[in-house]
Amino acid sequence: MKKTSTNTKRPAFKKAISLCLFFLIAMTGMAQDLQLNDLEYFECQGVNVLVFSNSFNGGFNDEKNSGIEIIHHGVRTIQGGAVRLNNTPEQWDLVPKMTARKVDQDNKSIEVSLRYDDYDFDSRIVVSAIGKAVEIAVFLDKPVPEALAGEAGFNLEFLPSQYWQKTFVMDGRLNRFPRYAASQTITRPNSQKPKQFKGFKTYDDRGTNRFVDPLPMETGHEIIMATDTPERMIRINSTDAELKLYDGRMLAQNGWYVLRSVLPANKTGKVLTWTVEPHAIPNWIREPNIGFSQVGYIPEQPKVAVIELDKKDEVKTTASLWRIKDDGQIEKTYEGKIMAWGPYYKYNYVKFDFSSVKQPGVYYIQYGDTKTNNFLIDKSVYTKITDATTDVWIPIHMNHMYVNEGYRTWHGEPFKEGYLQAPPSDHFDLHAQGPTTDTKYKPYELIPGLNIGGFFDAGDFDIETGSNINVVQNFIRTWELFNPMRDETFVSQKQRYVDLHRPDGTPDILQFIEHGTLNLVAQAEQIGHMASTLSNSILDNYHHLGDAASITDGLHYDPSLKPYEVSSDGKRSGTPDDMWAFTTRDPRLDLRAATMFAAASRALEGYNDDLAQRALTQSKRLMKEATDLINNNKTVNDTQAEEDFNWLGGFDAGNMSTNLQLYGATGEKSYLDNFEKQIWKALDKRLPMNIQTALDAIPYMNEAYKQKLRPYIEKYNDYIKSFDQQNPYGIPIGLGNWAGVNMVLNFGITVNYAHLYYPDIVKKDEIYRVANWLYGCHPYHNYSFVATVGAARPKAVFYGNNRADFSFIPGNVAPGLLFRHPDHFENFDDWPFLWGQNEGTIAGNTQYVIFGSSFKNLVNEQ
Ligand SMILES: [Ca+2]
Ligand SMILES: [Ca+2]
Ligand SMILES: [Ca+2]
Repeated sequence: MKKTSTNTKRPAFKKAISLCLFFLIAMTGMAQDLQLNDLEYFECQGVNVLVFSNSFNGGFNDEKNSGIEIIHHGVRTIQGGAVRLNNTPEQWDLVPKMTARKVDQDNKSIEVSLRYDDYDFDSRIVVSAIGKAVEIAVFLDKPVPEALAGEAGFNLEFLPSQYWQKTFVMDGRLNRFPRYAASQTITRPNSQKPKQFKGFKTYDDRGTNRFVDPLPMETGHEIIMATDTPERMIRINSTDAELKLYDGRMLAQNGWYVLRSVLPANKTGKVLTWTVEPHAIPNWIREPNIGFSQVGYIPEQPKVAVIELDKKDEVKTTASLWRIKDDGQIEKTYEGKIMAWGPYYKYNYVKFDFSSVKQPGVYYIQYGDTKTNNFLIDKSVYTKITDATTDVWIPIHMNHMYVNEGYRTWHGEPFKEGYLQAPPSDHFDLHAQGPTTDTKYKPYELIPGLNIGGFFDAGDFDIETGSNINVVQNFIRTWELFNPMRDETFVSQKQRYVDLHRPDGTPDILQFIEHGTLNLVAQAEQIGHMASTLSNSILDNYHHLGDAASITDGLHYDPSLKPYEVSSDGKRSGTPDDMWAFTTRDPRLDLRAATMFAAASRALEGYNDDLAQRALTQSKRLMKEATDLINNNKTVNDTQAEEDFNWLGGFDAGNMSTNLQLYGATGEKSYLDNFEKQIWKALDKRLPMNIQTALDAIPYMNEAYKQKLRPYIEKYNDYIKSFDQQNPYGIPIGLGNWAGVNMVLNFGITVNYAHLYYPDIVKKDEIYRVANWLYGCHPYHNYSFVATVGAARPKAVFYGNNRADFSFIPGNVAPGLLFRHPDHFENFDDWPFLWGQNEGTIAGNTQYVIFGSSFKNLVNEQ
């Protein structure tokens, strides 16, 4: 704290100075004190303290996005403030349910009531603004339940990547946050472990019957963190409780640093008080974020940077474009007016249009003192945008294959022991099974033939059937419309071997279609219908990071052996790690599979005729059976519920797509009639969701159909333009718990197709909306969301299966900006572990292949 000296020699001056100082202190004091704003969080310039604006939602349990959160100079560095039952909670440790939230504007305080049903344990937290700090107090009406005494505490979690290597002081003792977890642990009997989510277990105790519990790195009553970094500095003290600092990464790579105080046993009333004072840099203004395309621009396209500004930042009148010449000299090429767009959530937005600059070259944008990195204007900038995805990301995600790249093995052949019939059960990745399994197999019986083909879902290693259906369809659409002959991948189904950057004479995309179809046909043939997923049976191998081939032991599970015991012939083990097939029948999923099989039979004809025939057989059978099942099980209520579900559920109503694809595969007119019966009603009811299906039909339809579709395309063009009013970026921005890249890509693909077939209605300028967003023109930062070749500054970390290395798999597409209520968009690029903003999925990344292929195709059209 800086002390103010006063001048004792000249009283008149002293009085004047004192008066000035008084006003200064009063003014800065006002500016610095935390206020409770209309959005119901505590705010001063540089500091936002949120109290359960985002509650634990139960879906994937502790997503590290909830509780008391602090956004510190624009970065959400602190979250998880709540009564918790563990020193360093993992994702599947119990989270409290928020049962009430009261905001008291008069007393500048927010109170939340929390409950653990599993332990009949209620608590209340009251957060009050006091000057520059908040007081956090925990109240109990009944003492901590006996089973939780010494375990329940108040926790607050700190983002490791923003605190590591920074200094901290605990009760005057100096220390530094470690870059990597290497503190100390003890083990304790499992009987002392608080329950985990739905009784699952996050750990394999190797038969010891003990769990690992981290020890604190420091304890005391006052901690000041990041004394060396004003943006992150925070002081926390408690006079009535001991503060303990832990490293959550000791148990799980996605853990945070945790500060906690154990709640006292046998006490009620106000049982614990912390004072938390995040440092606010005086007069701090967030640096402008200049959004632009990191891949660059072609000369003739519109070029508009969107600049995100602190609401307190004064708007400049102009921005400029500078060119880096071939001799390394720079010159100002263009200076243009800044145009206001206005406020959107937390920030203010302006635009800088430099479309008039068409000369190829290397450029950067300057706005005030902020300069961007350089980017290209050139007709070739988009030519490589899908290469990393098709050549690297997709083959790495081929399941049941050994995948090699140069000197590196990405993974060995996974799941050699195959898949067991899942019993009726609950599941940690949201795949409930039951009440019936709908198969001839007994629970835990091996279902033969499923360990073939298919693609890993995302950052995990399961085969999500719905996603894999999308994958095959995405590849087929790309293949049929753009016919990419690119061959950079060696695929041998016989050797179960994939080698990157080794052409083998077959277009890769055909090999990807084949690989996806092999698994899906096997499901239909072996099970009789589609499994919802082929996934992990135990939680402690679901969160696996590393070589996919080491998730299971490759040996058939034999319950007559002891855990970890291997049979004398080396083929069976007593470790229950085999994957499961979740088989409860869903006729809607079967219908989607039927659609995909019809298309696959067409695409594979002439390349793998046997597989093409098997796919067609399954398509016809599944369509008939699934349609009958849906019709036979209908009650009046079901019909309405199903209609609602179809309109809202992300795929088209009825079976019109299936009919369309079957018509494409067989040429039988009855399928076409069925399609036409449904499409117009679907378009009238929900245009944005069904317009893509209508566009997909154009190659099969006559001119009259295309004319009839025209007014719908005109309406859709209005829909495209409506986004210019909704946000400064002109695209649909998702506000859900998973950032909206699928929705954005869908939008981009549909805009591209609408322009392709109706260029007089949907103008070419519209196709750049989604590319701009993906490649850097978006809130929070301006990095490309695609880990791709071609971008000057792609994102550096993603939630892939190598996330523990703070790395990425080339070609991955991040979901993008995660919205945190009430007004914060976020995409961490130094912390990969939040899947809602950083996890690429197989369905999303193959959607990107269609988007990129159609986009390149349109950009290059004359
Ligand atoms: Ca999954
Ligand atoms: Ca190939
Ligand atoms: Ca096994």
